[in-house]
Amino acid sequence: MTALTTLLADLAAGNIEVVDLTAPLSEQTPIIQLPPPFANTQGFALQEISRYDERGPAWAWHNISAGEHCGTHFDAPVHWISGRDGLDVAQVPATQLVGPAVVVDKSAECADNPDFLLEIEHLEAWQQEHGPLPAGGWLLLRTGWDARASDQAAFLNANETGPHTPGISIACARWLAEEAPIIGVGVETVGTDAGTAHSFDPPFPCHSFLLGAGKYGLTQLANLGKLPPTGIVLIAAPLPIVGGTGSPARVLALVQR
Ligand code: 23J
Ligand code: MN
Repeated sequence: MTALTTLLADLAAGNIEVVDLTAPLSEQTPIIQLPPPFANTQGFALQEISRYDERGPAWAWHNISAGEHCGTHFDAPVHWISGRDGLDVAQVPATQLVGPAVVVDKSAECADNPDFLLEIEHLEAWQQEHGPLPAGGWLLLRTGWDARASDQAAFLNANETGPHTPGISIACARWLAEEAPIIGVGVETVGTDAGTAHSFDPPFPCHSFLLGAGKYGLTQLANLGKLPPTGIVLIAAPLPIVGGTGSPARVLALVQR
């Protein structure tokens, strides 16, 4: 048997499970809200073309409209000024869209502190227990935030001081970009940066350092709680939007059961 026939047999037998990490895409899908004077993204919307009616008697179809950075989505390097000479989403090599992933679970910490920031020390402790971060793969940060994804207000968790959602510290973002062997970071929140990251130096360090290093982001992931810490094959499938800075993506995980 080849590796692929073994894989197919294990999928059919349920020895390997496919976990869908993608949030459903609808007009209710939460979107990021930047403060004035910044422009904001459109949400996702469907527009009916026909529905088995005089406009198309045997068929139903829609036009879709959406921002690139809407729902579960992929951030390409050109999304940020630090990565402006880097790849757009259509240029990301397909081989990089299938790779290993690990889950760092900070959901307990985030339940107590919505402004929780992942630090280098947390990753050093995680690596002591689970081994090195995956070369050419993804660090997925579990925060428990996916439980809020059906409610835009709870998901953005904003008050008079702005949004309060967990993320990654400045030092840790720099380390992940410059030292770690990963190709990207995936999160459950509306963006890879913390809610308070607008006031960090640099602002939005996860975007700034990772995309500046030619690495990628994945946001609004669901079902990270169904994954083991290691031993995950991640498939991230953004649309190849030519010149696009990102794209809604289907993100799947293969795990051994
Ligand atoms: C634009 C400006 C700031 C942020 C973002 C977009 C995102 O989170 C995104 O979706 O890339 S923080
Ligand atoms: Mn984005």
